Amino acid sequence: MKTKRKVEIAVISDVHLGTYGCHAKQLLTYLNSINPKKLILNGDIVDIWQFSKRYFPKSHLKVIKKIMDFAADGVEVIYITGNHDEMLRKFSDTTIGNISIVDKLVLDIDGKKGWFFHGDVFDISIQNAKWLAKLGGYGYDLLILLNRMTNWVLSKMGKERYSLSKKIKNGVKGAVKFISDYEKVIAELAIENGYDYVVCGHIHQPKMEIKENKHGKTMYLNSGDWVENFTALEYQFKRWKIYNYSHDKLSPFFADEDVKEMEVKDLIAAITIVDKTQK
Ligand SMILES: [Mn+2]
Repeated sequence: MKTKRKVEIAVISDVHLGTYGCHAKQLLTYLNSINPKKLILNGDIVDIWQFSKRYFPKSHLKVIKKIMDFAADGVEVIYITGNHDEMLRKFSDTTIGNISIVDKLVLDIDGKKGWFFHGDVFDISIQNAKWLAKLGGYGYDLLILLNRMTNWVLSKMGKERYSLSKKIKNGVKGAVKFISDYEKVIAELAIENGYDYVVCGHIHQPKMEIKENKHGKTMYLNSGDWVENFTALEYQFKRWKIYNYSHDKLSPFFADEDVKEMEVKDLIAAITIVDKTQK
């Protein structure tokens, strides 16, 4: 049996299974290297928009199987819906065994409040979304509906669906401003609502940053994606970290500045990961 790294919470998003951009093999290697208590799938995991292409290789199926195996082994799997998998929103608040499907999630994490959502509800208009989101759960559901309607109208007009992440990826004019507005609005909402952590995805920009304004502060976290960045968020030893597959696969993750706080068995796990070969 291979030693796996223990993680209290692992968060991945924007995997886009079913598309050519998805790096399922790398993700599988990553998932095989961890032993999470909770696995949060923060949206756009299966890209249902693109299903017509009938592209679904074995490695993509293996990712799904791995997630099911996690659930069978007692890992709490929470699937938060995104825009590319919005069809699953029909099943929101459904729980099957250890897997639950939700639109958003609030967690108590060692006495701190964490707010999790994919983030596409801020697409239609970041500024308008801000006051709507203030309406709490109701506003959030309204935003999901508005986005769906916008995309429905666009498709009826023969236009492409609105995709903020695509705009950013293609470097459309103002992309940098999109990113900073997105991060700023989400952090402001989190501060206003008293969340210590706000965890999202959607824009494929991994980030961990303390955001502060006159009302308080929050930690903004974005899990990035498995299309370009190959990143995840991990909570362990009472802190968050961005796992970056490209850098961290070759070195014992956590084993640098964290060594002092680690238990011997965790340390061994961190070191043995170097020799781990893909299943
Ligand atoms: Mn998305």
